[in-house]
Amino acid sequence: MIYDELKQAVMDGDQEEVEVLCNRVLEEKINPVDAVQKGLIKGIEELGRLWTEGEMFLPDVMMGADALKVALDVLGPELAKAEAEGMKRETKGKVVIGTVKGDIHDIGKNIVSAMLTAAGYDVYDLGINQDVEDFVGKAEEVDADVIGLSALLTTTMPEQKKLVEYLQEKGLRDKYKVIIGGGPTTSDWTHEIGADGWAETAAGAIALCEDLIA
Ligand code: B12
Repeated sequence: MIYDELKQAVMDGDQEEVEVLCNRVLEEKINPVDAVQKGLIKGIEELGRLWTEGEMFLPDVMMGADALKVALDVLGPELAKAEAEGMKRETKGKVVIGTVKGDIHDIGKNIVSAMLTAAGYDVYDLGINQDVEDFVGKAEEVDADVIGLSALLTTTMPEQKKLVEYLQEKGLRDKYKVIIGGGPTTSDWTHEIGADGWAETAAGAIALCEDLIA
């Protein structure tokens, strides 16, 4: 099964194999969203589990993450098309997204960015390790509708709260919808910090934007 092969290739950190398999996904017209969700993400999650249990080391996880990036490079354009099918292509709104300060995890954020772009949003992806001022500065510059913050560490989640507070201080809170995500975040945390929405998956992030902008 190609999904298992994709999972294994990520776990092996085998970039060449990942590239070969992703090209096969394209040739055989396998749904790229399934390839990501049923194969590639499973691989990085399993690596994370083994790492937590002390059976793998951080470099193994880093190699898996690099392999997953190769996969997203190959599948990116098709991922965009797949998500866009059945969806209208006009611009639905502007989203400024990034990973919060102190945090360098970006795999999930990149998937969310790619799928939002595909779904018809103008996405301004700031990258990793971004200050709240950078998010708000960009949002002001491009007149964004939504600000999306990804945090994968319990120690960086407070940056999401900081952004909501920063908007309040500047009198800009009502101007933007703030959405948050990333491994340790929850719906409860979203309410606690006064953000507008949370999603556990990239597909959920799209649904969230549709709801909030509508
Ligand atoms: C890959 C990985 C890494 C890679 C990151 C590579 C990269 N470029 O991203 C590397 C090896 C570099 C790394 C480093 C570290 N990591 Co790390 N990492 C992981 C791992 C294994 C997987 C994360 C991942 O990519 N998941 C797959 C993606 C697709 O899922 P996701 O990010 O959650 O995103 C989905 C949703 O959350 C949502 N989403 C994401 N963002 C957003 C944003 C919005 C707006 C919305 C709506 C939705 C949304 O949609 C996404 C798609 O479905 C996790 C364990 C795990 N199972 O999660 C640990 C984990 C997150 N890491 C951890 C730690 C501790 C670290 C380090 C501090 C380790 C160290 N001692 O150096 C450093 C952090 C350095 C730093 N300052 O950031 C811990 C965090 C513990 C905690 N709760 O605080 C975890 C949980 C591992 C563990 N069990 O201990 N890591």
